[in-house]
Order: sequence, then C-alpha cells, then structure tokens
Amino acid sequence: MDKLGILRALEKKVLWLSSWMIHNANHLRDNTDGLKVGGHQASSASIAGIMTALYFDVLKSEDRVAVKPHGAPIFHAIQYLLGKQTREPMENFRGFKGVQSYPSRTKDHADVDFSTGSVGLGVAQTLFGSLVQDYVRAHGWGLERREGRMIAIVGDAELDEGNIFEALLEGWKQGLRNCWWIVDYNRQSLDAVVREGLWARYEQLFKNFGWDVVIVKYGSLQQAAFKEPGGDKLREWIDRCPNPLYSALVFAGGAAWRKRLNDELGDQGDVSRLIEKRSDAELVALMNNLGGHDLPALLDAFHSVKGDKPTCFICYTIKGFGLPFAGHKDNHSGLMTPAQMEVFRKANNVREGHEWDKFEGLPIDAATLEDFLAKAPRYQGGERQLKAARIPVPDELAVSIQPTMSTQTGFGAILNEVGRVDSEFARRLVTTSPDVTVSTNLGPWVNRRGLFARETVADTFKSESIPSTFNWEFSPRGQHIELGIAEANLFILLSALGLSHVINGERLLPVGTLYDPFIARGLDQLNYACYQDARFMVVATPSGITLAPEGGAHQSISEPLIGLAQDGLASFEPAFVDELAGIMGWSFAYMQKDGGEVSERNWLRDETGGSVYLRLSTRPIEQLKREMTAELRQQIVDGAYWLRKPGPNAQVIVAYTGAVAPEAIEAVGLMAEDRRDIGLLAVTSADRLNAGWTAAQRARERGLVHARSHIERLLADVPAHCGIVTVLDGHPATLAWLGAVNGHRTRALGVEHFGQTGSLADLYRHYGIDANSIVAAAQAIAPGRPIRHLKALP
Ligand SMILES: Cc1ncc(C[n+]2csc(CCOP(=O)(O)OP(=O)(O)O)c2C)c(N)n1
Ligand SMILES: [Mg+2]
Repeated sequence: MDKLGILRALEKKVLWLSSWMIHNANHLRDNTDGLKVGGHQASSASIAGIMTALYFDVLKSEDRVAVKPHGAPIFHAIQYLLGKQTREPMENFRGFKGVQSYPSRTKDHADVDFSTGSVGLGVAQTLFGSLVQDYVRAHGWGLERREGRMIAIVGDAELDEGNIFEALLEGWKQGLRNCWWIVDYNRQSLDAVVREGLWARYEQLFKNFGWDVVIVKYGSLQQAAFKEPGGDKLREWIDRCPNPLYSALVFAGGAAWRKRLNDELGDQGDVSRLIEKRSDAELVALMNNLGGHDLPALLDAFHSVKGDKPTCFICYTIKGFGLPFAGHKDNHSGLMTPAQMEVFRKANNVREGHEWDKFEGLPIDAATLEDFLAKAPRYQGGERQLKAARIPVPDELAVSIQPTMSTQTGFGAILNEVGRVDSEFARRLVTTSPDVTVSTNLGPWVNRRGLFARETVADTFKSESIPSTFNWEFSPRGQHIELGIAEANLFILLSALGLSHVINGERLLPVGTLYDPFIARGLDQLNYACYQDARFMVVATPSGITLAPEGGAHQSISEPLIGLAQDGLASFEPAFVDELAGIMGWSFAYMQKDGGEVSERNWLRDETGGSVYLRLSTRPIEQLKREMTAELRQQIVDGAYWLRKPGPNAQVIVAYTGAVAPEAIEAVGLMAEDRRDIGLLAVTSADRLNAGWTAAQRARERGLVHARSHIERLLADVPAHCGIVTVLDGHPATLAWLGAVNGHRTRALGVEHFGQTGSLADLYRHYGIDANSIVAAAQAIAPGRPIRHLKALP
C-alpha cells in the first residue's frame, strides 16, 4: 500500500474516532446532570484532512502547533493513533479528567504544544513563539536543535479576532520567519456563512505583511476534471458560485448538484457531457473535492514550501465534510443522531463493540499501519516536551535605596543593577514593553543590555552625536524586545517567552511592563498565558488614582481584584523599595518552579510556582530605614507583616496596601495618641494572603487540623472586639475579606468610582483614602475619644 493509501485510511479513521468520541460523550455515556455535553463534529470534520496530512506526514518533531480549539477531537484521535493518548480519557471526552474540549497543555496529559480555546489567541501564540525561537537562537542557545515551524490551524471566522492582526503587524516589524497559518476556509462561522470573497482580502492582507499565500482550493479530482473538455467551464462555475449556495448543494447531495449544474450548464456541449457522464455519487465526490479535503493537494501545498518565509494557506473545506450535516449552515453545534451514527458506523465497516479499535474496518492490515505510524516524522526526534535547568537567582537583588523613592523608580534601579553584572541570571532576563519602555523605567536596563533585533541597527541619534538619555541600538544580542502599543501582543509574547523552557529547552526570565489600567486591554491574553502555565513577570505601573494628574482614563481600580482572582499569577503591591527587592528576588525563583497540581499542603503554590504581577506606583514615598532580615523578607513574600504590632487592648488596626502607606502611617500616628495599642499591618500581597487563608481552611476541613495560614497567625492575637480599617488605591473588596478571617468588624476603604484629574491630596480626600478618612473610619467602627486632629469630612 502506498503512502497516500495509508494516509487516506488514517484520515477516515481520524474522522470516525473524533465523531465517535463526541457521540459517546453525548449519547452513550451516563449523563448525571442533564447538561448538554457538546463537542463539534462538523468543525472537527472540516480539518480531518489537514490534520492527517500534518501529523502523519508533514510535521517534524521540532514543529509546534496550535490546533483550532473546537477541532480538539481530531487532535485527540490523532494522538491516540500515534500512541500518545489512551482510550479511557477519550471515552471520557469533556468529562472529569477526560481529554479536554479544547487542547490544553496543562489539562491534557498528551503532547499539546500550545493550548487553545479563546479563538485567535493560539494563532498569535505561534507567531510570537517563532519570534522567541529566533531570540533564543540569536543569543547562541539551543543551536544544536533544528529550527521548528510554528503552525496554527485557524478557523476562518477565527480571523475576525483583532488580536490576530495586531500580531501580524508586529510580526512584520520583527522579521517573522518559520510561521504557518493554515486557514480552514469552510466559509462558516458559528452562526452563519461568511462574506463572499473574503479569501481575496486575506490574500492581499497577508501579502502586504510579507507573507506568502498559498490557496488550496481544488482537490485532485477537480484538477483532473478541469483538464477534461469543458472542464474550464466547470471551474468558472465553481469560482462564481456563492458560498451559501455551494454549502446548500453540498448538504443537499447528488440529485441537487445535477439539477443545479444542468440548469446552469446544461446544453453547453463539453461541460454538459462532463456532468452527464458522472453518476450522482461521482458528481458528489467531484463537487465536494475541495483542496482542504484532498490529501494530494494538501501534501503538495505543504511540501512545496521551501525556506522560512511566513506562509498562510487558505484551504477550502466543507464544514461537516463526510457527515450527514455537511455544508448545513446550522451545523456548528450539530450532533449526528443515533440513527445517523449507525449508518456512519456501517459505512466505516466498524463492528459494534469495536468502535475504539484503532484499525477497525480499514482496508490495510494492522502491521502495515503500526509500522507507518511508528515512523511518523513527528516522533523521530526524541522527547518533544523539553526541560531546562533552573537559572540560579541571587537571594537578594541589590539596590541602593534613596530616602524618598517610588516603587517604579526602585524597579528600574533594581534591573539596572542586575544589568550591570554579567551573570547567567542577567543573561537569561528578557524584557519587553508595548511602547512604554521609557515611561515604566526600563530605560537604564535597556541602556545596558540593548534592544533585540535579528539584524543590527545603530542608534541614529547616537551616530549623529545628538545627546539622548537612551541608547536605542538594536542587535541580535539585545535583551529588550520593543513592541508597538498593543497590550494583547505583550501578553502573548510573555506567554511565548514564558514557555521557552518547554518549547525551546532554553529558559528565559521574561519581564513585561505596561500601565496598570491597560492590563484590562490584554486580559484574555494574560489569562491564556497563565492557563498554559507560561512563566513571566508583569510589572504594571503607574497604577490607581495615585497618578493623579493623568486622570480617570488612566487610573486603575479593578486590577487588584484581577491580581487576587487570576489563577497562576501571584500578585504583589509593595509600598517600599526594600520590599520590592525581596519580592523580585523571590519571584525569579518562583517563576522557575516545576508546575503541576496545587495540593492542600502547597497552599501558596510555593512548590509549583507560577507567574508574577507587580503593581507599582510613581509616587515617591519616604523609605523606612531598617534591616531586611530573612524573616521579614519571608513575611513580605507571604503577603503581610506588622509595621506596628497591636497591643493586647487594641481597639483598631489599620491594614494598608501600596502607595497609600504614608496615609496609613499618618493615620495610625494620629490615633496612637489616644489608642496606644493600635496596630498597622502592611499588606504586600492580598492575593497570597487570601490564597493561603482559603487553602488553610480547606485543609482543616479535610482533616489537617493544624493548618494555619499566614494571615491567621498574624491576626491570632488581635482581640475579638478590635475593628480593622483596610485601605488601598484600588477596589476596597481587595482587602475587605480580612475581617472574615477572625470575625473582626471591618471597614474597607478604597476606590470604587472612576478617578479624575487633581492633586494627590485632592483625590485621596475625595475618594476617602487619606489619613483623615482612615481615622474617621476607625472612629466609626471602634468608637473612642474623638481625635483632636480630625478634620470635618467633605
Ligand atoms: C474569543 C471567543 N469567542 C467566541 C468563541 C465561541 N466560538 C467557538 S467556535 C466559534 C466559531 C468559529 O468559527 P470558525 O473559526 O470558522 O471555525 P469552524 O467552526 O468553522 O470550524 C465561536 C464563535 C470562542 N471560542 N472564543
Ligand atoms: Mg469556519
């Protein structure tokens, strides 16, 4: 049997297994909750041919793939045939611990290169994955490995997602190579049939950005028919036929094709005979034979690409190809009925009870198929999920602390110090920013380490001897990747940099900066990066209403809650630069931990690691003169420490986070005259405190009776009647939960409404986070003698 025959048999099997997997989950498996299970038989069928050509022939071990999310069943079926997936999780598709609805690096225990799910993101991930591969190799790492192609299988409607075009532009700027986007051009989205002639817009667009475009429109049967007498007329008809009509005829079948073609091409000599001489079945085979379902056409297209130019393949397909609802515009969530499945089973020669057998019903013997699969180029290069050693991180990141300083300045100073020394740690650091490099204080680091580009570009201002604070020279050795203003790109680039250890086998320590409010602009991308366990540090600065004159459009309110709730991201908001230095040192080690399940004993993910979010400020505040002990550093990392420990008769404590430290300190100072036992709690990470508390409670409920979290220990001696005033420049709910730890009455101060321009004093007063408001809140929840200094509130 020749290769093509084997691939055709495997294509059939892949379609069968994917359809059966979905059928089994929806119709056969016990359904205990009455919820629809779902799965996309039609979208999967659409890529059966493309995926067969790729995984069984075209892909090499070093290639990396993002599969269209709802085509996951095809991916799982292929992995099963290749011996990388077992039957049980497939029987449990979309069930607990079963194979996932959308390919997942972390949840599928199979060989997933990039997770997908939120359409558009996996596509951009391949582009940035390729840029990162170039970065790694330009720095002289991993050169013993072959360069991989980064490949996305893209739904045509997926191309409506704007993030793809943001990525495309960035790819052009950075000289993208080795990237393939294979568009499943079935001309159907979830709801509808797509606009006519989209392919031509895409063709132009991709070419404009320096890509090659390969249109895989006609299958080999069609190509042969076009060469017959009258074939050119048939081809013209196909090219003229509107998308919805073609889809409808595909759905309607042979008789409908014949009628329509006769109506429009009858009595026209050669072309009429071309149609007449075919049976209905042959006519269907011919008209359905679009390039994206034709293995010879696909193999030819993929294998013809030489060189590393980015390439977009537009593969014409039919949604639901080979299934009863092929071409029907409502087929997105369509499932074959049990009766239809029965017909499909018989058509595939699958005996009852043998539905999961790998080679059941194929016209080729098992030994031949096994042998072919064992030789698939995809698995000829050893282990595909790579590992990289940890980079040693100094315990203490050096920084010289000025008497008055902001955390943002501190951040720049710390990186500047790191950049000064030629250590492995410094070499593996890579920074990036969407056009806010200078304004987030990365300038000194970039001056030392340079900008990255594959080709050297001199700084014209420097060569023209025009003085400038910043050296803007690009070279392959540079360690800062400058992005255009697109926060979505920042997070996908961080996602790609942060997976380098598993994708390229070379560890990077990525640090990305942006303004805090614009996290929301790339939030889905941030979530996506965390979901696939990429490891990075995102530094968001400035933040809150503290950037007062900038006004409400740039002031962030909800970001601390994002930091609290985002899985896979440890969030910190330090007030002082010595805290920041401790947190950053710890973070670079945390980013390198091994991953895996979060266990009850591992409350703070300290064994499994994750990414880190630092919310910083431009407000210069007076620094504390103190010794940074190991114990204090640990408390800072765990999320809080007593700046002033409350006495046994405390009536009130103030817990603050971040840039409002001076207000909290001032308020406590004012109150201390009358309330000697007052306490002041510095909260450096509401996120880690909260995670620890939740996990400790859960652990106790499961029998670990001695489990205590950091915040429980800190509050253990605070008397029951004591009130807590919490305050931060962000949404008050971030710290409001502190009262629930031990049942203390709590008043949570913060910002709930859009900010506005003003001076710091104006705004802190207006939003009620100044010292006066803190004192007033304390008076209200823990009445004592009125404080003399208290001013009337506005
Ligand atoms: C960001 C996002 N929005 C919406 C969805 C829901 N969704 C899943 S598939 C789909 C349509 C995709 O159409 P297309 O890309 O053409 O793939 P096809 O189903 O035709 O294979 C939509 C809207 C999603 N997964 N992600
Ligand atoms: Mg589509």
